[in-house]
Amino acid sequence: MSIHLQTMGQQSGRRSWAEPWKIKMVEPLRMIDRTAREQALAEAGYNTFLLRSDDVYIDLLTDSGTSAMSDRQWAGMMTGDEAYAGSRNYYNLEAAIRRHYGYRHVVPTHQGRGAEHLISQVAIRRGQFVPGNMYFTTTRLHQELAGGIFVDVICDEAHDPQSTAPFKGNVDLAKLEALIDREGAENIAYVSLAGTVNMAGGQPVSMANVRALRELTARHGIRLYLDATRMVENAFFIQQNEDGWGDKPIAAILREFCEHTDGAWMSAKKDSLVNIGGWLAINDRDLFEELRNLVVVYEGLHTYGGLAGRDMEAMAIGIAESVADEHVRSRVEQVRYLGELLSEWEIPIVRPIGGHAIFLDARRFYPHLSQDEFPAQTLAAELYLDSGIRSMERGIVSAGRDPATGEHNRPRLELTRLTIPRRVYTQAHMDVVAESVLAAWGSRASTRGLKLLYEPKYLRFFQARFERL
Ligand code: P71
Repeated sequence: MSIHLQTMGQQSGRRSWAEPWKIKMVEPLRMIDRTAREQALAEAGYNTFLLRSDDVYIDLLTDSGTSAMSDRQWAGMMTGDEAYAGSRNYYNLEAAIRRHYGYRHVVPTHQGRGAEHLISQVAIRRGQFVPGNMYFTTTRLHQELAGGIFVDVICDEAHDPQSTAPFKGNVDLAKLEALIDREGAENIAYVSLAGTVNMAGGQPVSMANVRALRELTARHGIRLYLDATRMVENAFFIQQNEDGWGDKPIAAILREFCEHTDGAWMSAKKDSLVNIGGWLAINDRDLFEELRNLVVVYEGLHTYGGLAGRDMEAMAIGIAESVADEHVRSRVEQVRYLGELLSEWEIPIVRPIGGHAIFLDARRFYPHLSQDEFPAQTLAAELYLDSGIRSMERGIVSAGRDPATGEHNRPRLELTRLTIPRRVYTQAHMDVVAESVLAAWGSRASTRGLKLLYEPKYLRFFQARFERL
């Protein structure tokens, strides 16, 4: 018998895996026709953030708050204790964070940027430097609003979409040491470490790197804080690709990684499988007292931080589900499936394939467009026009302007992100997405760029408007 059609596993010479869940409830998708998409996109100023989700077919704008909750999480929602103070769900959340992340003191916040705001206000003195492994938009903004000066100390490979180094999220210790020598340890607020690194393409940090970073920062008396938003996915890459970790469960790797840091902030809308929520957790008692005081000014009492009791319960259960090996494997392997298809077709994407998204290299799609013609924004528009798939610009628009000069920041990476929500889409959806990217690739030579018409003051990518050149 000759075999022509092959399963996904057979194509890569192994047995197939499948998602470790089955579907109990479905939400119908809607697809509008090309003419309606053209109109919707023009009305949205060619910015995918300004589209109505009813006009979107497959929504890969973000993996933030877009995951499907489990039956156990929904059941937990019904046990919400909506007391103003001391809700039992807060204590369940605190226990889950202590158990899986290991930090002693917990402050809930409504989402990640609420936590970023608090830690930045408390831990940064005006004029201090905040070195980090590449910027994230909201993280850097809160650091700057607190008077900090962000300094990128990520390894050089991170800025090269074609480098296949396995841990492109690593901090370049020499860059950090040079900054400390030049500015003095007392002028460094803390080191801001993210695992995995979103803007670099979802690239992980190795255990060896966090250990070395711990040693270096401790020697200079500098604090090390972790953006733990996608740290579970980071732990998966350590398990798969770092020597000595292959037989350790993800939960153990996560705990050990966090042990090398002094505290963390979290957007639980990603790894933790909830639609809303975040937290700050820290070992230092005095700092905790300050944070716990500030949270009541901006978010809500320190036992709810802007969340309902039911949200905290869903988060506590989601944290436990998120560290299960079979869950993380199927999540990251789904992303890889899409990435391998595109790579096979020689479509330029950031390699290695990251944990939460495929990042298309818009510079290589549109070599005829200058960065001022917004290649990544253009590609996001083209994908939507082709198929109703929504993606997100991660290039010059996202990078914003230099606060000192007012000029565009010009990142080397000009990327369009196809972000995969957790437990939401199937392999068939991934096939449809891949074919749409192929169509945009096919028509790349005749694609025209965009002109910026309007940009707001903060985080301009959310609300900027463009027109076709
Ligand atoms: C993502 C988001 C959501 C987002 C934020 C800003 C612009 C576009 C989309 C949010 C993160 C994140 C990391 C590493 C902190 C936050 C803020 N990411 N750190 O990727 O990825 O958390 O959204 O809960 O406030 O689409 P928050």
